[in-house]
Amino acid sequence: MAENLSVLGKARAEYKPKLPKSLRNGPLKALINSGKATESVRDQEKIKDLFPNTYGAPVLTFDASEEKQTAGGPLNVGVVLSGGQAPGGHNVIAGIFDGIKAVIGGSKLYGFLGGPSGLEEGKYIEIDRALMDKYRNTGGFDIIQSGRTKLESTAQFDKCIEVAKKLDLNAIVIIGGDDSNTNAAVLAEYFMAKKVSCSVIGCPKTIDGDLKNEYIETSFGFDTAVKTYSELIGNIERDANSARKYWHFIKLMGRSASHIGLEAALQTRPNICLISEEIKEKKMTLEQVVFSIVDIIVARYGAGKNFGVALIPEGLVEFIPEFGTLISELNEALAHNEAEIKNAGKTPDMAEAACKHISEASAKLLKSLPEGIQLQLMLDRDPHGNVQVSLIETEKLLIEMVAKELKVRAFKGKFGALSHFFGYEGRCAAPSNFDADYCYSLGYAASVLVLHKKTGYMASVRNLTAGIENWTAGGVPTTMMMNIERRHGADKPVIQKALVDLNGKPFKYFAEHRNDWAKGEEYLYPGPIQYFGPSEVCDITNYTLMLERNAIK
Ligand code: FBP
Repeated sequence: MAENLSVLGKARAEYKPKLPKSLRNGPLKALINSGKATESVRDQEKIKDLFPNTYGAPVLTFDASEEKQTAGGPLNVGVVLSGGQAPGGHNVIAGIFDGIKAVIGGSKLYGFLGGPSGLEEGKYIEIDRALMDKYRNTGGFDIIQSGRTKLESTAQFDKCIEVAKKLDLNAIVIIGGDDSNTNAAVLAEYFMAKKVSCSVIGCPKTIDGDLKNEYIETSFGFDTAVKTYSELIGNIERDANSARKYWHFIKLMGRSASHIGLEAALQTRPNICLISEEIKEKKMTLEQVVFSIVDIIVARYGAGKNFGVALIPEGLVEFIPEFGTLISELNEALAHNEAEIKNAGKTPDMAEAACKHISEASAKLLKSLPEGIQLQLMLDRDPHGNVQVSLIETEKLLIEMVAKELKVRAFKGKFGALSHFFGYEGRCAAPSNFDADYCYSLGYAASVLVLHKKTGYMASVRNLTAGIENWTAGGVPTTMMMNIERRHGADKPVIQKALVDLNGKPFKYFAEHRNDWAKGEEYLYPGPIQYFGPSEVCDITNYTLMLERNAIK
C-alpha cells in the first residue's frame, strides 16, 4: 500500500486537472491581451497615491497562440500560502510548478514555510517533482504550511528583498484571501519602487467566498468547503427529522460575509438561516434576531414539530449594529490600550477596563453579555486587526437567549438545543473536481504572468459555469479591487470584501423559499462530494456561482 494514501487518495492522485484552452499548449503558447487602464473600486485618488508604480495597470486575458514564444532563462519562483486553509491550495502550487517547468525544465519552485513569515525570514524548501506529486489533488496546506503574519513594515519588505535576491527570484506568488492579496499588492509596489526585478502575483483563496468581483468569479476552496458542510448539515437534518426532539444550532465559518451560510441553506433547505448582511440592512437588534428565531420555534411546536435546524453565520455579531459598534470601539480600545485592558485581571475586570474607552451604550451591551462572550470579544485581534469571530460562540449565545425568551413566552414544550460549529471540518477537505481544476488553472495562469514579468496582479480564471472548454484565464491588477478601510485604528488600503448582495439571485432565491422551509421539512441531503462518476454529479459547482452567473434560474 502506498505510504500515507487512502484508497481514495491513491485514485485521486491520478486525477489530471483540466485547463482552459488558452493554457493547454503551455505558457509559451499563451498570448497576452491587455485591456484599458483601470481604476480602484473606491477612493481612487488615495489608492493611486499609495500605489504610484502599479496603479492603473490593464486587465490581462490569455489566448491560445500557435506561435511559441522564446523561453529566456529558467524561472525561479517562490510561493507562499497565507491565511486560513482552503481546499485546492496544493493544486495552485502544482499549476505553478507544471507551468514554470513547461517554460523551461531548469526552472525552480521554492515554497516559503509557514506563510508570509517564511518569506520574511527566508525559511523555504525547494519543491521538486517527487514532493509535488505527493500533494496533487489533496486538501490542506501542509506541503509548506500557512500562517497569518502581515507583511506591512518596510523592515519586513527589505528582508523579503534580501531573500528574493539570494534565491534570484523572478517572482513570488502569494496565495491568500483579501488581506493577504492586499499584502501582495503592497509588496509588489515596494519592489517596483526599489527597482527589484521580482514580480509579486496573488491568487484568490478563501473558503469565505468574499474575495470576488467581476473578474474574480469565486475564491478557491469555497466550493469544496460548503459542499463538506452541506453534507454534514444534511445528515443533521435527517437526524433531526428522525428523532424529532432537538433544535440544532449550527454556526458556519465565514469571518465576515454569510456566503457559506447562504450556499449551505440553498444546498440543504434548513428551517432557519440567518444572513448577517440582511440583519445589518434591517438594523436588527440582537433581541429582534432572537425573537425571529423564537417565532419559528413556537410556530413549529404549534404544528407538532418541536425540532429543527438553524444555520448561523460566524460573522453575525459584527453585523448586528449594536455589536458592530461595540466591536469596532473595542478594536480601537485594544489598539491603543491593550496592556491596560489585558492586564486588568479576570474577565469582569478586563471588561471594566475596556468600558473606560468605549461609549456608554457599548459598555452596557458588553456588561450584559455572558462572561464567556465578553472574553471572546476582547481576545487578540488577528494580525490584520480583525476580531476572531471563529472563537466567539454565537451559536451558544443564541441558544441561551432563545431559551430565556421561550420562558418569557411560557413555551409549553421542552427546548432541546444542540450547538455545532462547522469550520475547520471543511477547510482541508480534498478539493472537489471544480476546485481541483480551478486551482490548477489559477496556478498555471500565475506562471504565465510570471513569464511575462507582470507584477501587482492576481491570477484570474473566468466563465466558470460555462464548462471548462469555455473557461478563460488572465490577470487582474490588484489595486483595481481596493478601497480605504479602518484597520487597527488607522486608515489602510484593502481589497474590498464582497458581502452577500441582498439584490443578488442567491439571496433572492433563499428569501422566496425560506418561509416554506421554516414550516416544513423540505430538507435536502446533498451527501458527500463525489470525485468519480457522471460529470453532472462530479463536476457541478455550487448554487451561488450558478445563480450569480445566470447558469440556473
Ligand atoms: P482566510 O480569510 O484567511 O481565508 O480565512 C478565513 C477563515 O477560515 C474564516 O472563515 C475564519 O474565521 C478564520 O479563517 C479562522 O482563522 P484561524 O484559522 O486563524 O482560526
